[in-house]
Amino acid sequence: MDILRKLAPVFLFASCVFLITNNNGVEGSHRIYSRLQNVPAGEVNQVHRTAYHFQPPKHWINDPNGPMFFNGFYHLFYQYNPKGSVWGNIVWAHSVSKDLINWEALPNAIFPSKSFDINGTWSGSATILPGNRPIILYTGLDNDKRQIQSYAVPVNISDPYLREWDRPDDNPLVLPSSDMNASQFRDPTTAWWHNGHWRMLVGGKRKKSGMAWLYRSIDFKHWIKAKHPLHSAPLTGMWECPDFFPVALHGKNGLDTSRVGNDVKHVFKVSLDETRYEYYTVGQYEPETEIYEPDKTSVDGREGLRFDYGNFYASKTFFDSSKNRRILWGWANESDSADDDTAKGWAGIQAIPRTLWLDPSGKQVLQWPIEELETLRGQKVDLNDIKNMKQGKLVQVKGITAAQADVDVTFTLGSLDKAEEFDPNWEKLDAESVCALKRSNVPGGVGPFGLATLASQNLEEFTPVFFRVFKTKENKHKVLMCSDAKSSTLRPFDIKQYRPSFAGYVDVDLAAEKKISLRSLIDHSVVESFAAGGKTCILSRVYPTLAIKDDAQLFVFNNGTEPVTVQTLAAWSMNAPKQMNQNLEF
Ligand code: DQQ
Repeated sequence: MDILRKLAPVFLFASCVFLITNNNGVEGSHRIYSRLQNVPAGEVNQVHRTAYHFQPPKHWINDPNGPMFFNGFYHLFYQYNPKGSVWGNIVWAHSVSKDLINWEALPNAIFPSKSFDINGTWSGSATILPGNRPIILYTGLDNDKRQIQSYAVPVNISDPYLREWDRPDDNPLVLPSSDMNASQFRDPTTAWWHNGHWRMLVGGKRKKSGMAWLYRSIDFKHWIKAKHPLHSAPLTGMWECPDFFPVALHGKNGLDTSRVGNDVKHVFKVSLDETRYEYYTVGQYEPETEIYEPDKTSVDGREGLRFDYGNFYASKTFFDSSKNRRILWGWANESDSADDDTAKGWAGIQAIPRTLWLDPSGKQVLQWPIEELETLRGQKVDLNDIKNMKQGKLVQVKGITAAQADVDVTFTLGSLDKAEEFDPNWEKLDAESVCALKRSNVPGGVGPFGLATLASQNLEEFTPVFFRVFKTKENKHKVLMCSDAKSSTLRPFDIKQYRPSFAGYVDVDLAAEKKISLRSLIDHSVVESFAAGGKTCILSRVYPTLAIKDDAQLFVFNNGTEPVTVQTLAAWSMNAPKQMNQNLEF
């Protein structure tokens, strides 16, 4: 039955309301709600809590901070409000893990208490100094609320958990210079070493340009600003949480942050405060001249590449020396309102950590959930070789816990002849706007086909993750990937809940490959999806009312006239980790 088409009028109405009432995603940011900052969680509402994503038991979290692997433990620090579930009272909470899956909470590592951070302990990064000595650089807000960069070191280096951190009195290390805006100078990166000097970046803004200020030091204590920033771009606004790291030209192995040479490229990422999305470029870094030049295939700013085309911000990578890989952490904020968050007693999750490496094309990175996640896979269902799914066909994936699942599907396509024309006017739109026009209920030629996740049995609610193939006037194919939150909930459409039709293009040659894969990690209020082996990733936060717990369903669908075949589909129920910060009492 063509349920998708039947529901078209409902969704059309809903999308019109959405277009009129919503903005570009600024709702996804952390705002200051002083009236709610200290409202402690009463009863924590569990309906939409995630089972296997990183979360503390209650209250607000945002940016991942200072991730590192040190002496057998992974450390994750994160921005945390110990007193409530909106942004405020921020400290560096601290958790450790042996496997990136089970987490033990430790006392808060950094919290406002010194003159140089009395008004805030904001984001930063860890560096492992020679002699295996970890050090953290972070942004403190001083008595004048200036953003200044300070350091913290473990009190007892032989404590395997590195429980206590000291912020010595010779802080701060770096002050904003007189020509800088002191309220836009933050989030120091992991430092890298070359030719007798450490280097690190601090995010900032000058006039309307985003800046990655570059600092150099011989001893990690005395830092001098370089003559020119490592990178900047006009009209991009404040650059938060910059990240800068090398990637190998060939293979999946990660590299130490100080690695340079002819066999590497560099990736430069910023979190744009103005859009609350992240953008990266791939380019060449010349350490002698301190010049970073993005490749011609990479552009700065809003038109640029994104690690994730959904709800993913303030991300940070680290080099995991135990498995020679680079791992990316990112924060996924809620899409509901501050009042919802106060009522449910918690807000924010960390995305599943992702291994990240350079695509063989050299033009973009690839990302894939860390292999350890697979240890949580339980009951498995295979649905292979579902041939020639016609338009309107919907197949249910039964036998797994669809609200808490990992699903990996590969679609094969016959011909692309029926691909719809890509309207040249859409060149001016971003992918999200095209997806908002061409949602899963809009029949197509080649696609839309994909997964209907977190679906109620009769599809009153569902979050479709799908592909649609277009033909351009140059006779090329463009593959759009969407993760559409508009139909995700029956909650009334009000302006306080952000329900975007998140989307990105997937750089694949479907005419040659004739197949495309999709993996979705589904976890109650999050759907985190990876297309074509990690070329395009989208994380959506959604709040179903019917498709919850055991009532949630999973379907695979095609709504295009060209039949598609499900070559393989493997779906697993996911177990919760044994330990997820339950011991957090600090
Ligand atoms: N969050 C931190 C800042 C950073 C922002 C404050 C990014 O350091 O710029 O909680 O989400």
